[in-house]
Amino acid sequence: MNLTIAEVRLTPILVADPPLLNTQGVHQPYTPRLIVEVVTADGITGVGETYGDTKYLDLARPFAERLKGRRVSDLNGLFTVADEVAVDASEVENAVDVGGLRGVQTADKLRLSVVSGFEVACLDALGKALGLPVHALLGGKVRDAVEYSAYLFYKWAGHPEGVPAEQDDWGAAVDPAGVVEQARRFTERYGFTSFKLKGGVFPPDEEIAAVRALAEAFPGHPLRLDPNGAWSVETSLRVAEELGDVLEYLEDPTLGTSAMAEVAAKTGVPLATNMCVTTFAEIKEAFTKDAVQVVLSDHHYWGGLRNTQQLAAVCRAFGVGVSMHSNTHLGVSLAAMTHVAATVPDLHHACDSHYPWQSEDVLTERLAFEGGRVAVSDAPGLGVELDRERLAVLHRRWLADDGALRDRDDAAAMRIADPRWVTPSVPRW
Ligand code: GKR
Ligand code: MG
Repeated sequence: MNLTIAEVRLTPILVADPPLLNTQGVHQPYTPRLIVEVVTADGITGVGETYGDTKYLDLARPFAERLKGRRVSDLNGLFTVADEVAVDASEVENAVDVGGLRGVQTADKLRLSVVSGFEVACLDALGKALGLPVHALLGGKVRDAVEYSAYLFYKWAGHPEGVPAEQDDWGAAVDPAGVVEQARRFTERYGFTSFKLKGGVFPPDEEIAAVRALAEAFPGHPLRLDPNGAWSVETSLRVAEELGDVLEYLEDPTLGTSAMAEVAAKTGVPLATNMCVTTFAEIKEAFTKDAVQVVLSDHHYWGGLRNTQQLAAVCRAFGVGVSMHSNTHLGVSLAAMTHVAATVPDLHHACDSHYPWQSEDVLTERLAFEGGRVAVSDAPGLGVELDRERLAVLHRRWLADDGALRDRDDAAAMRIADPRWVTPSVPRW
């Protein structure tokens, strides 16, 4: 068996995305993703997926060059390669995370997001070579299916008139009735039983009303609200007070570890985050200040599936819960999330996934949610197969773009509907 990497393919694509609203603006009609393929000397291909904005591509290209000749089993070596890849850290170190809502982006985080795409591709290839599923390479699954939550968004019926876009059949959701209707569709289509509402879009009272409406429509079901840090400490505490009886947790109500700690100290509602704990370096302060009770890992920016397992172990040591964050993604990433989530012992919250919002995929067969769960595949590797024709179509769309959509920018998308829109300063309320 020859596990040497003989070829690496990078395919940037643009994927259709509905007009989902968040505190920074609205999703653009197409979102960039990067599909990574590694091919071994024996001709086995492994696939991975990660963020596809230009800044990731600029790191992924030299990374891909350095991978040739290494082995798909050399997963630790991927971090060495990442260190070698030159990056102008000063340029990105303090960059504002426009549209990504994944906390402040550092050069390290960008690098780790790139590593994750290659790590998943290597694990897929290694699993195929050994005849083992990725979860087995990670130590084995402790559950046969992984639970996901319905990720509800305030949403327009369509992208602004005149903007080229794909149509979706979800309708609009801009008030409590619309949010409940969207949640019903999620349960009918996928069987989800827990719900997360992306907030920070409307004044807090309107979002409180939406969560109350959900609680009435789905009594006893786990509910979460995530305004991506749009609120002050005072507003966060007021929302926690008003929704305390129905919330499973409040996600990133306010920005920064100190502000989160202030909220956490004065409410019994658990706080979750994918914004204030996004790297190993941020853990110590957050955990010692008891700022967060649940960390939402995103295997992309945590540096892959094995780093996610390490994060879960640290969380376990501190009695902090762990679950999974998501951003717009396709089936390769959902498969990767499902494999790693299957290996995490204390996974007590349904994971997030944007996947139902993506009508397009690069797989021959989409992954299915049944009863809100994705079955953990026991097939070799990730258990997914690339649809090369679809991949080529989505890549052609990326090639045809003049650059406007190659970097996600939710504020720019909002300015098409509202030319005076500026990214709101925080706290917004
Ligand atoms: O897709 O608009 C979105 C989300 O707001 C996403 O960008 C966030 O990263 O889902 C994420 C979150 O939980 O904060
Ligand atoms: Mg979040």
